[in-house]
Amino acid sequence: MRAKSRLMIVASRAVFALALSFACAHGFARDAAAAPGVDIGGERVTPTHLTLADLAKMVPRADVHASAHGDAAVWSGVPLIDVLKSAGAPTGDAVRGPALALYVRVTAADGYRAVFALAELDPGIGHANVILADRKDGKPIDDKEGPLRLIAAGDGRPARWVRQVIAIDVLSAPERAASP
Ligand SMILES: Nc1nc2c(c(=O)[nH]1)N[C@H]1C(S)=C(S)[C@@H](COP(=O)(O)O)O[C@H]1N2
Ligand SMILES: [Mo]
Repeated sequence: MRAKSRLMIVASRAVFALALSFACAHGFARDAAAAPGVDIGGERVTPTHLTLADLAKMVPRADVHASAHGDAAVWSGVPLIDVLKSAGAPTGDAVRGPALALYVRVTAADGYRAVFALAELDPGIGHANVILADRKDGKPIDDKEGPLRLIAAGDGRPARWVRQVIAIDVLSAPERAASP
């Protein structure tokens, strides 16, 4: 009877240890896949997850002095066009023909979305000064705003300064439906 209950304890410990190691392995695997960063997807790009470390290594970087609601700051990050280029989006001379109907949808953790025309982001055509910022005043951006925030420096109001960016997709504007 005693031996049996000892056996039961050993067995249940083994089951517990096994379950724990499974949970850890699963948890670690999931953390690695979902390391904080941004998913790039949509059309004419290679779906890519850029981690914060990937972004920190990207060149060129750009600094923007801008203020939202009187809160002046120096934002630093990577121009959005270069983030897209790194995933294979058309830029420069390739922004012609059907690529002129491409738009970029930036999605936040709270579901907030803002769009830009790809052409408006390409410095050869437009002059939107948009960066995907990962630093504010030289420090990582806090979780309320970041870790990634879009800064559209040329905009009048900061409405497209998407906080907590989680995804950026290149999409093609649908063709106009035939008139009735
Ligand atoms: N994720 C997310 N980003 C957002 C918004 C939002 O609701 N959710 N509001 C936008 C609007 S309308 C404005 S004016 C600014 C406000 O920026 P602030 O909170 O830094 O003042 O954030 C923009 N970015
Ligand atoms: Mo706003």
